[in-house]
Amino acid sequence: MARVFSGIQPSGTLHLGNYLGALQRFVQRQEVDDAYYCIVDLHALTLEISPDVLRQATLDTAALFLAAGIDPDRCVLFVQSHVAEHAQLAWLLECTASYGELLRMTQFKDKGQGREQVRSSLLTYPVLMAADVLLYDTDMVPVGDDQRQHLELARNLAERFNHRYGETFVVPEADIPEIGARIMDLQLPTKKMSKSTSSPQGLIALSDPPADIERKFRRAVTDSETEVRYDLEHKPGVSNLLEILAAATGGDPAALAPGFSSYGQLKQAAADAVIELFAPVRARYAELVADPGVVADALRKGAEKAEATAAPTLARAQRAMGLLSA
Ligand code: AQP
Repeated sequence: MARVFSGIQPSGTLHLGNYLGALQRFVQRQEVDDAYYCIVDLHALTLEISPDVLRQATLDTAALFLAAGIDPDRCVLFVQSHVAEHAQLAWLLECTASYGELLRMTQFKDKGQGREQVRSSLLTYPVLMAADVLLYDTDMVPVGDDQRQHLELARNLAERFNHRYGETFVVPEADIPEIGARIMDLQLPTKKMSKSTSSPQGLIALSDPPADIERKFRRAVTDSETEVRYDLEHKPGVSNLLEILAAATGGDPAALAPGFSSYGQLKQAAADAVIELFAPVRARYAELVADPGVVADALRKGAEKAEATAAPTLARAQRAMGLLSA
């Protein structure tokens, strides 16, 4: 049984990319693996977010995890800031990472671009992410394609630490799906769908009503040709629709293409597939919102279990670096 860890930031509404690239597989892996899933609220503080919005988004994200099928009896579900070891290990790893390697992170460049004030935590949060993963002796990290570089950093930091201070951390592997790892914005198909940067019409939220989903797909940007073909370079909009359909139904995007004679037909098929995929999630989410005690209870128990695993790992790292125990 592999130890699995992954997280999602409560930095906005969970969307189709988060679902197909990550959450869907979290649910699959909890059945066969020893899985830890975390709502990484400390990461959401790296960009401006009001306290009220963060509080609500954390609860909504937890409810959506449960609604999507995350079962707190089959895995450990918790909020990052409830387990203090994450921030503590992050400091030790910051003393292992270099400024230069953090500057090379493309997410830092993308998210910092054009902002007058960039929080220093935007530069260092990939180290916090490394701490999140390493605390749980993680073998496998299911993530979308945009997290590939951060995962590589976590691996480098684990190896460097082990080399400097002796065997302390398990070196984790990224588990990136072949299909659905990079869902693009429906209005800007060369940009990834993203909680914090997508246009409202380009993002399909997990909680969107079916009529909104249908409208957004109908207005999705394609191109001036008419041929339905999977060609990421020349037809990013059409290829994105094929990828969404494939990830939602378990098919292959290139093999699906010849089945469509118009863009309209493809848009309708993608909308129908997503509406069907999200229908049970929406229904369960509405029940959970009406009964917030279920979410709070799951998070409290999850934090206790997570802490029991995280504390010995942190102690091991502290000892290895020469810190005295209290
Ligand atoms: N467009 C995407 N397609 C496939 N997978 C995606 N993920 C994110 N966007 C897509 C995956 O979802 C997980 C959660 O990521 P996160 O919340 O930690 O932050 P992120 O990767 O930066 O996701 P967002 O939605 O773009 O959030 P913001 O805008 O706040 O940064 C990860 O596994 C990610 O790969």
